[in-house]
Parts: sequence; structure tokens; C-alpha cells
Amino acid sequence: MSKEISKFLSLILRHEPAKFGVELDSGGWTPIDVLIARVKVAGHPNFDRTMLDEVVATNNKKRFTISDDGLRIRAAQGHSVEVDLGLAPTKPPAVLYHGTAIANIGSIRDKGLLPGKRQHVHLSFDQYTAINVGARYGKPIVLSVNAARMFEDGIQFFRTENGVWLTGRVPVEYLGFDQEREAS
Ligand code: HQG
Repeated sequence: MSKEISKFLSLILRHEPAKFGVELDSGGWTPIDVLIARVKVAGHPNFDRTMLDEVVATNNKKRFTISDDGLRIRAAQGHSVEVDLGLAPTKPPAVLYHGTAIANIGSIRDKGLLPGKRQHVHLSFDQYTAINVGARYGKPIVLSVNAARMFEDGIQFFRTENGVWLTGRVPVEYLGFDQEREAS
């Protein structure tokens, strides 16, 4: 139940708020009481604040953030609708990782990492997380990203409330394909 609700909240808060009668402000926030009302009519009549708090607290990736006053909620990352999370540009670790499906490698070698439907390219702090991200789309492979050099070259990075690293795109010269041989 909790996983189903979590996925539904991600859909509303990242991708299709209008479809469910939810309005996000420029920072991606929305009032919790309205959200709960919309989730109830969308097929989860028992949904309430206690359940929402539990989903937020137990979510394995801490995908949702509640405002300090407890009245609003937003997705910590992953938006396809345009929001400005208001994150300060931050110096990244020297190396970050990106998990993808092996099937994407040819195109990534060609064009680098692009954000696709989302607002940013998502990068992971560790290889374990990255492999799980990549496995969502097929046989996974992990690419390393020379974040130190990107940063030196003036490219901005942001760290989300739940520890995901975001950047606009990753040109191919910053990518390491070292693991490709192991994966094939
Ligand atoms: C790939 C999850 C071909 C990219 C995760 C990825 C993450 C290219 C896919 C968050 C490409 C986009 C985001 C290129 C990138 N050619 N394929 N030039 N450039 N790609 O889902 O990073 O569980 O939009 O490798 O944990 O997989 O939802 O991005 O495979 O943090 O909270 O295009 O979603 O978080 O897929 O995942 P996505 P992602 P949640």
C-alpha cells in the first residue's frame, strides 16, 4: 500500500499535478490538505495525514520533503514539470556515478548524458545506488562522471534534499566508460 501511494505521490508531485487537481508553486510545493483531498477522490478514500506522514518517513529514498511549518510537501527531485527547487550550486564529490541501461550506451557515447523528460541529469554518490537506477531500464551499467573537472570548468551541480546530485547535462568528455567491458 505504502509503495503504491508513494508512486502515486511521485506521479502527482513530479509529473502530472494538473491532472489530479493539484497546483505546485514555483518551488514545487503544494498544500498537504489539498493533496490529501485529491488522493482520496482519486481512489484512495482512506488516505489521511497519518498515512502521508508514514509514507514520507519510511520512503526508502526520502523522495518527499515536508516544509518546516508542516503544511506543504514537495518531491525532492525527479520533476518533469518545471519547478525551481531553489538549491544552491554546490561543489560535488570528485567522482559521481550514473546508472543506465546498456542499450543506451551508443547514444550516450554520441551525445553525452541528457536530462530527457526531466529537468536535470541525475547522478548518484555511489555505484551501488547507480546500478539500481540503471536496472530500472534493462541490464544496467554504471558510468563514472568526472565531476571535479566539470566543476572546475564552471558547470553547476546541485544536491537535492535526499542526496541525489543534479546537473544540466554531462558532455561525453567527462564520462568514464571503464565498466563497459565488465558488463558485456
Ligand atoms: C538515459 C529515480 C540515450 C539515462 C532514480 C536514463 C533517479 C540517455 C534515461 C531518478 C542519454 C532517463 C532519475 C542519451 C541519458 N542517450 N539515453 N544521450 N542520456 N540517457 O528515469 O537518471 O526512484 O529520466 O541514462 O533513482 O534513470 O524515481 O533518469 O536511463 O534519481 O525517486 O535516459 O529517478 O528516482 O531516465 O533516473 P530517467 P534516471 P526515483
